[in-house]
Amino acid sequence: MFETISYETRGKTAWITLNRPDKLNAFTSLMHKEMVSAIKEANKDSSVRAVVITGAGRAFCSGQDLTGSTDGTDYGEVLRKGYNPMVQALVTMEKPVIAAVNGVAAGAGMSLALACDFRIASEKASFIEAFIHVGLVPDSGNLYFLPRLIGHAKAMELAVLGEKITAQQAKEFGLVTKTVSEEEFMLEVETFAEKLSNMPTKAIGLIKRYLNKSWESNLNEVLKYEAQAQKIAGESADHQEGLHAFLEKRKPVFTGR
Ligand code: T3D
Repeated sequence: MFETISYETRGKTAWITLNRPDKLNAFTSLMHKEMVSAIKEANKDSSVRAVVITGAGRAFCSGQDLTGSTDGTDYGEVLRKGYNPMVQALVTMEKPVIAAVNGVAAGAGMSLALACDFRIASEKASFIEAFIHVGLVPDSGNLYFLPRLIGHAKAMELAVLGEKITAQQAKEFGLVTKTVSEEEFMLEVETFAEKLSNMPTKAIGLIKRYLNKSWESNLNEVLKYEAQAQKIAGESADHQEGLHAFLEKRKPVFTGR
């Protein structure tokens, strides 16, 4: 179905794997299109309640493919037509998305990881704001997500100096949810995805929607959003299930409805 990525569902989780390992999974325009299709597919499939994005081979993603000809390319158009729709599809998907960072995440590959809701990093993973080394600026939401995740000063340091940071450093900076040994990495990702996929998906989607909006909102607006979100969550089957399970002293079985 896809040339540059693979897409499969296992249980309630959709797995999207960037699949150009000989180029460390560098992005091409076809990969942008396929990513958007895969994300939309995961979004519309109601049996999917968590999404994992990872890379084939030893890398997560090395950013834009630098081996294609760049003569006369309008990079603004590449962003508007390729990267931006991918980031917007990820952020507006009301399901949790995990970046399973198996190896290096460089340039727009790092941006992709930042745009996900959780990052689990293998001890072998690393992160590089590689843009500066080719005279470019961070893109694909990088300048939005990075300072929000680690603060302005650290974001400036990483973006301008472009130094590689290890998975352990990324954990210390608050960039990743957890780091895991190479041997335990896939099992940990599967376990985490399964945990998320058994949670109240509607409530997770609402948390994601309104946390994103909170950055551009004042307190009164956030109070209004919380009331809107709570009305929707309060009418969900999962809320009823949570209440009944509490009263019956048993574990809830959430269905995502
Ligand atoms: O449209 C636009 O261009 C605007 C948008 C820009 C967004 C961006 O992402 S700009 C930033 C682009 N990415 C980079 O600058 C990163 C380039 N790659 C690297 O710096 C290094 O490869 C890594 C630090 C990621 C990994 O280093 P290492 O030593 O582990 O691997 P390597 O030997 O450098 O790479 C292995 C192979 O992958 C190699 O090919 P070969 O020699 O075995 O045939 C290398 O050329 C290839 N590769 C790595 N990155 C890319 C790539 N091929 C194409 N594009 C890449 N980005």
